[in-house]
Amino acid sequence: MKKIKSAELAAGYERDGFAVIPDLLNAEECERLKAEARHVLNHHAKPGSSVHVHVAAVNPAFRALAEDPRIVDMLRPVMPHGVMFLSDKIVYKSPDKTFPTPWHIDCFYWRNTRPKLSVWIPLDDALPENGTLTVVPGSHKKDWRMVKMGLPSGDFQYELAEQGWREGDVVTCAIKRGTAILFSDRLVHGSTPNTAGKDRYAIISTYHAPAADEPFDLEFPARKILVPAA
Ligand SMILES: O=C(O)CCC(=O)C(=O)O
Repeated sequence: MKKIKSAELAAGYERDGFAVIPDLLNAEECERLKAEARHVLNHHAKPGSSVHVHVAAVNPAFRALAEDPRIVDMLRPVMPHGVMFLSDKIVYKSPDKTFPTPWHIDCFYWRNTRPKLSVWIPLDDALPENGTLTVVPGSHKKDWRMVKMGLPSGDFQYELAEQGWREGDVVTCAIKRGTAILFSDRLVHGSTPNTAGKDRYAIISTYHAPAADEPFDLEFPARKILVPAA
């Protein structure tokens, strides 16, 4: 993993609402986790679904990833009040699941809870043609409205009501597998469609500051304090 200075990471995250950490996992680790992801989808997910939550709760390899010191060390500079793992999910796009993830903000899905951030790690190289993450830098500083959309698969049910940015503002993250993108739950993000005819696996793990459980937290059995509040 390439070392990024803590202050640089924290400043970039504060300014843009996201930060890219190259080479967090190596190719072999990605390959192993992809096999584990396939196993979780086969044995725990609703047949045919492309999004599956509570991965660490059923799979030791993803449990270890959620707590991996490389991830925790990267979170420390942006989470000065401590680090608590909440939950994770696999997002899988395949040659027949080509849909772009709609523009959205994650905090819409956990309204009236404490701020969170997520770490998105593709287990395949993530490119514009196979459904990579798209982000709007600085969008975490504005308020956005979401409206119901309803993909046929039911995987994503809401999208942003309006797109208040210019085309050129969007960053399409073309990254190697194992690179991590850490992003605020207020950041506008989505994905490109997967038109490459290949699989694209990603794992997204969500963290917040340690605190007494909020009612929302009780839905997530794998939650765990990793760095206690100072
Ligand atoms: O992997 C993707 O397509 C993005 C998923 C995403 O943004 C989310 O689940 O919040």
